[in-house]
Amino acid sequence: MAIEHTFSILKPDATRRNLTGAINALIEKAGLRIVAQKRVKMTREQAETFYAVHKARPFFGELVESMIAGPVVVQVLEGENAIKTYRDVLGATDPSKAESGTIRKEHALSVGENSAHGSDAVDTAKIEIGQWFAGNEIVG
Ligand code: 3AN
Repeated sequence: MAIEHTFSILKPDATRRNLTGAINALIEKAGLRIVAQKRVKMTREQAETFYAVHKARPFFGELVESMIAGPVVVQVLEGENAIKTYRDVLGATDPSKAESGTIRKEHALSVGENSAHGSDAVDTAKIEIGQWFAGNEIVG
């Protein structure tokens, strides 16, 4: 199986409730390695660029506001099949539909404030990682 990198964001609803360590524990328990991590405050422009694919959706404004409401932790995760593995650890977008033991079932507040983001494909992972990390900041 291929060793992949995926991009993760621990969202403001998670940092506000001091859940960085609790979520990182679930990530590591799933066999993923946190090979880059930093805590930053996204600007509105960065949040709009990051979620540009959702620009036409009715929840876009709310989504951008929620991403700039407080600090986020951006991460690169490494592991076998890391993209799918992390999507599985995240659980469904709507926490009421997520399986128990997943980040969103255990910690998310709502479909909007759902605690964490994970890339959905190899090409988006590459783009998202490149938006937040230089190559020399990723240490596997
Ligand atoms: P995922 O993060 O599970 O890949 P996407 O890509 O469909 O889900 O949505 C991106 C983000 O937009 C979600 N993480 C969530 O914060 C927000 N979002 C998605 N659907 C809704 C919705 N119906 N109402 C409010 N926010 C939403």
